[in-house]
Amino acid sequence: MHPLILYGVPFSQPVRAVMWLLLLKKMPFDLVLTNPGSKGDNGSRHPDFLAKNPAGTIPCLEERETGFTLGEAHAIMTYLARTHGWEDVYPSVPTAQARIDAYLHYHHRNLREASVGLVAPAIRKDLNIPDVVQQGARKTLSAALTAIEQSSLAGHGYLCGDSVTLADLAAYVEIGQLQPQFTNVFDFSPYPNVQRWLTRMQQVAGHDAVHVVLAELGDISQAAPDMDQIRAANIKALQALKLELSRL
Ligand SMILES: N[C@@H](CCC(=O)N[C@@H](CS)C(=O)NCC(=O)O)C(=O)O
Repeated sequence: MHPLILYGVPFSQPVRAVMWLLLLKKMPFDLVLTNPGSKGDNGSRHPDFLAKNPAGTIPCLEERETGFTLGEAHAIMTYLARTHGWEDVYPSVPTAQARIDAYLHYHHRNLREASVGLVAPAIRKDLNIPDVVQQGARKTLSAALTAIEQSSLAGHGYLCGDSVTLADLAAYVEIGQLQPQFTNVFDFSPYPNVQRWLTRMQQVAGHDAVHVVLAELGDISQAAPDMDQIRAANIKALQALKLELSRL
């Protein structure tokens, strides 16, 4: 069997979610480095890439055997789980699956705001994300964290019950990146259930390998990393990924 191709970079949260799933399920893949937003060769806005994913975003999956390509992290994850029968992370029982789908839809305009409000402005000063946008994103994120603190995580260990599902992987790549050991741009003290869930998620196989890029960059709360630091972090992340894939 030929390994799947995944287009992206380790620094992208949705790419990390797909990589984490593949490592957790011990499914080999080749990561083809693709620069988000770039029109150059190996860029996500290059015509060759747009032919694979017209949205022009990473991640994008490609099956070597069939030529099938697919964008959108959550579509990729549910497709892989369905086609490989990964019932543990995406049960086929309609009600259980629907709960996970509901989170995956909710995610985009809620938990995903972590990137817009907290991480992107600290790393990409060049984007000049306006204060009003950042404040709006912070507010949305806080409301979403309060909701999961008081509902899903109040009675269960994970977002959709008592074991890890696709919902947890998708949520953690956004929320987890804010922790003190990574970017350190958010205070989790008002959210004890979320904090316990974050600790549990760190035990899930593949966590460390996909988070090397953030561990390397470290605390960005005071100063933005420069291009050399980002490049070095990506190189370390790729080495760690290669090692992990060689052990599958
Ligand atoms: N909803 C998409 C979001 C993907 C996304 O925003 N990817 C970013 C990198 S984290 C990207 O490719 N940005 C480049 C662009 O928009 O041109 C998914 O979950 O896959």
